[in-house]
Amino acid sequence: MVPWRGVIEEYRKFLPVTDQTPIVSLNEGNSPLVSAQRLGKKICPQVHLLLKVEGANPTGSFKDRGMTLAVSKALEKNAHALMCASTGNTSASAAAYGAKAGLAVYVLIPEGKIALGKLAQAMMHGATVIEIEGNFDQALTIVKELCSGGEFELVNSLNPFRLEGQKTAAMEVCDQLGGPPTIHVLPVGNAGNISAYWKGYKEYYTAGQISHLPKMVGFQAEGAAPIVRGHVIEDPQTVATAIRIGNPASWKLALQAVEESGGSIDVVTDEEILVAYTSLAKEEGIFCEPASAASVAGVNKLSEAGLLPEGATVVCTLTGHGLKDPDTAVMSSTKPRRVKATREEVSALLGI
Ligand code: AN7
Repeated sequence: MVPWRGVIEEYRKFLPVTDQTPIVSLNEGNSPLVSAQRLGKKICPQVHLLLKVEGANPTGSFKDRGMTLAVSKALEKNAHALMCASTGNTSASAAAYGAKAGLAVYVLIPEGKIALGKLAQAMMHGATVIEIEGNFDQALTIVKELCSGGEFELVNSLNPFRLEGQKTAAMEVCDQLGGPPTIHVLPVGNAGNISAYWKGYKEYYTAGQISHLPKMVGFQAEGAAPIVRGHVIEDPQTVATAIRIGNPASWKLALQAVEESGGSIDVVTDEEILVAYTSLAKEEGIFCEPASAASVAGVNKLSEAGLLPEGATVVCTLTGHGLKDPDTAVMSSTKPRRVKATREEVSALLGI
């Protein structure tokens, strides 16, 4: 068996690379597609629920699929420095791929609202990390201005190569499943990923690899739901810091994906997100970050509303690893019990 070579090599014919493109890869992709039998039985017994575990990527999120291509293309045109605004995962991925490529990386993050693991990653990979006294949307505005000079290569999803790389996840789902799902559900923040998946499914369809297209369904956090509300949210708030975004860059593309596919976009509350987050960990053995669980919280909501057709195949993308956000994990779980280091004390505690 040929070992996995990363998404550019595996899906090369669908991507804008040539023999001259220097490929910067950490062998991203090939993430598990796991059947969620226990949780599925509980929240949506009428369908087959599967989880695309993107936390299994090299830096722990789906961003690596787009970053491999964006950084390869940056190197191809002799860029010296990368820059992005980020709620955390983009900065972690940019920092890692930038390190691999030998490029300088500058990341702007919203003060106090990025999960600890993601901050640690950007710092460890040697990026210059700038905390701004503001939110993600403000950071992105500054980054766009700074990158317009051409000195820095923008690696946010406004960079078209990001979405090109990320579309490989849709193709992978089809390859793993032996066809497309009926419905594909994703959390929506800056709205790039849902747009990328739709592009991937459409291109696989056009290439004759699949015979029909899934419905694309997105979920935003209730306090950060500009697309659902139909207007920019000035001060977005949610426990799912990854999707704490009030003015998504790919707003129009996401709406297009939903409309063209006959899907939908709706909100889930922070409470619903945390219930799904905990259930995934306790019932499926999958530790994802809160934003990722918005997809499963959404499936629960669709099921309760009777909107999941009998016998459908539903894939949820779990976008990032739970270890990214240890604070929320510890806050959401039972604390360890502390006893003296004797057998008696442990036995007493256990009631045995
Ligand atoms: C775990 O890292 O925007 O709708 O700056 O980290 O494509 O933005 C992260 C987004 C979902 C939303 N789940 O995806 C960033 C950033 C996780 C994420 C999303 C993000 P998009």
